[in-house]
Amino acid sequence: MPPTRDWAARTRPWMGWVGIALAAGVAGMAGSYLVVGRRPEFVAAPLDRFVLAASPDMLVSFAITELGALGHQLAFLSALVLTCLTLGLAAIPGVLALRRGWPALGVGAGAGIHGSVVYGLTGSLHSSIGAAVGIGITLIVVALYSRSSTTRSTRTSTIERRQVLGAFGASIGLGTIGLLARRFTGQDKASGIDIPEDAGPEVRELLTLARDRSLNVEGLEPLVSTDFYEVDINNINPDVSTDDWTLAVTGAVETEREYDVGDIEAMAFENRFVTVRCVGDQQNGRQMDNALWGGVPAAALLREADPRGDRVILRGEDGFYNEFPLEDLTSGLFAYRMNGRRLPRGHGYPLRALVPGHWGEISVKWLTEIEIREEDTMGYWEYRGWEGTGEVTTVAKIWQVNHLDAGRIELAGHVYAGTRGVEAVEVSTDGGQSWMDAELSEPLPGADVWRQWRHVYGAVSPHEVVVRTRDGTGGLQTESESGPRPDGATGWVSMTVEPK
Ligand SMILES: Nc1nc2c(c(=O)[nH]1)N[C@H]1C(S)=C(S)[C@@H](COP(=O)(O)O)O[C@H]1N2
Ligand SMILES: [Mo]
Repeated sequence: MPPTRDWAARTRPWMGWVGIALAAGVAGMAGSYLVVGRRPEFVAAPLDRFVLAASPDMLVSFAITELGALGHQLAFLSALVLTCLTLGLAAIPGVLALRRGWPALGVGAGAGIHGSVVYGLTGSLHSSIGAAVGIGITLIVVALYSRSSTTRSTRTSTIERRQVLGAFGASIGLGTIGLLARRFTGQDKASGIDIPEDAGPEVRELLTLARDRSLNVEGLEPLVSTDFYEVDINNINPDVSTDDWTLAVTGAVETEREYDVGDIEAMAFENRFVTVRCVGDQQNGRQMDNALWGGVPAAALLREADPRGDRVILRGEDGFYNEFPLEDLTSGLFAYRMNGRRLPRGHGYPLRALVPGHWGEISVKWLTEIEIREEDTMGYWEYRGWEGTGEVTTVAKIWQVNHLDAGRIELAGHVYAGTRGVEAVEVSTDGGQSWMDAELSEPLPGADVWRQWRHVYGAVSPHEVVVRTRDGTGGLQTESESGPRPDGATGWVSMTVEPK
């Protein structure tokens, strides 16, 4: 027999069955997604955690902080591929049974094994039923198409093209339905200055103040962020059920304590504006935002435990943790409200820390444990080459350049110096030779809140603009430029502006 024919007779059908197994894997994943969405119960979630845990620290650091959203997408994509392969393997017994011409057994085995594997990975019945139904539908399509095969005897060695296409059609169809269905049942958000209907008088008053004090600059984000950035180690955020959640205070304390949601809500409550900036933020980047947070002053909660050490570790549901001086936390807030709404899942529901004047990384989200310590140690990012537990650097951003009438140019942005506060923003429109004071927004109440600046001037030719800040202690923003790694970006933001 000529070799080419041999290939056609053996290899092609073999590839067809492998294709069906892979399509079944995709269908199982799609079924799980359709039922549970992008939650920890989704079958790709445990494999995503595996990818994160198995990746070298430096790669994780690079992906999250340099690539940002893209890094997350790449990591998530590899988790999805891994999931399809795993479920594709799990589909093999069912596919083999189909190949032998036993459709009922094939569909049953496929669904049963997928269901069990997904249950084993996620512990979620819903997710495993979704996966079982997904593969079930796919294998039924394959079986139906083979029924019309002419000769029984050839069934084990031939496969019809439409069986493979049918399997892919079914899995792609399920995936599409899942994506569309989930698109509209998405995430809760609490960004924005829109005052919720049921907001109490204080929230109403403070959000109105933030609106009134925001500079009237076309295209510039107001003093309460309309789209609060999100940075964390997760592709799939924890989805904490408040019934199961507790916050433990442990370690070097007089009395270890455990709080549930009811306990937290019964404690002292405070509304506070707090600005958060990521240590990975570029000097003119967008990982800096402000919101009105509501929650328990950290001092009130810590007092109950009576700490005997001067260091603290905060731990989150996602395994993230950070260690820093307890002193920094005492002026902090444990927040469960954001802009008059429930704290959104992406920002740490049910409870997150906010540590004034410090990089966002110690403001641990999905908080589950406060461990008081007598000795220092390292946190999640310190093991990955960052030193982001300290105080924020000072920055004035150029976030908006507007061309007004009569050749006038309007520059504007946000300025933040942590708890040092902002005394002045200075603008140069000649590359740093001469400086003028910019207009500043009226400060909002709070010890750790950004402000906005604005400067309008006339120009006829391209020129370089530079901004710098004098903080509340009189200190001038560091001129020498450095990137974010390891302890935050420095330098004066500048850009070339061309008049229209
Ligand atoms: N549990 C947990 N908390 C976390 C993180 C995380 O990955 N897991 N990321 C930290 C980092 S690096 C930053 S900058 C802030 C960002 O808060 P945001 O996502 O609400 O903007 O959350 C911090 N808290
Ligand atoms: Mo961060």
